[in-house]
Amino acid sequence: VVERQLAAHFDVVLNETDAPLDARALADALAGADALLCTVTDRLDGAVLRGAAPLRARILVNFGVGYNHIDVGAARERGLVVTNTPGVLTDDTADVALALMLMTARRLGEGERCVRAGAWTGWTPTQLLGMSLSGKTLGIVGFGRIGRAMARRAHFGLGMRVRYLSRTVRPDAIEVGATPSPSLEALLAESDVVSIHVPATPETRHLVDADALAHMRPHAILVNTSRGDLVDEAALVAALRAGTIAGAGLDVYEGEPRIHPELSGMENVVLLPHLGSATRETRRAMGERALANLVAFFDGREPPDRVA
Ligand code: 8YV
Repeated sequence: VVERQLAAHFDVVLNETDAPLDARALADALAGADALLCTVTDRLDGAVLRGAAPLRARILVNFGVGYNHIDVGAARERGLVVTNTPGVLTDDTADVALALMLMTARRLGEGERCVRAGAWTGWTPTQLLGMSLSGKTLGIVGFGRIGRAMARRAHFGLGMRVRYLSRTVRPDAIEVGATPSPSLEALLAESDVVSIHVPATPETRHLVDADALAHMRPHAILVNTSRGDLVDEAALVAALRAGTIAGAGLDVYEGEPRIHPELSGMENVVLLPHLGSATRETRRAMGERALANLVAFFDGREPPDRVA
């Protein structure tokens, strides 16, 4: 639907392969098109953006809210406007964070694998015992749209106590049942589940590293639906192996789509293929939002979701 709407406004050249564009193809696109509609797999880093000369493109329209794959500084230097698609994928992404928390705490993936493998020999009172979530503490790192949506679900849906960490005071937090924690260390130490909802920037890279993981409780679970870079994956594997934490639910990875080989072998880890926003409704809303930014820009209006 969105492709048809795009084609009504622009001459569209589609990457019809499943493979992301490489640096060379991205440079060619920047040199040959007025705008680039890109996704998380298009690595528009400094080398690509500064290396592409001359530049025909004037705007990078990111299909997604996170834009850590775009070097915004380099884009700005080249006079490129950058936009994203905030707001439209909040609920779906929070749903997946909630699902990962439930799957990991209640060992649902393990249970499903057991049934499918024909290994279920019948009910026993101690089979696949997990952690009850009701009454437990969820620590939310980052309290933007998705973090708040996760808080609401956990508090009102599951009866969890919610604590959050944010750079800014959030007077509205109490409406979603959340109270602030003074520091990352304090949040990690008091939480039974920690869910990450901050954008990936050079400053937040490896926010959850070996030190941070050491503050978590041995029965605690880490959930990440934000970006893989936020977690030091090698340190996470070591913490899971050592029993520093009990499990992890992940939708994003440091070297996507490569998965740390040890993670794939761990029963207490739930692994999803970056599908936080993957619903028909949201993909369409993301496309419409991207289109709105393109149309506004080429009409000479301010794009609604300009980030640079
Ligand atoms: C997308 C996402 O699947 O919006 C984001 O930041 O990670 C996902 O919703 C992806 O970014 C598509 O480009």
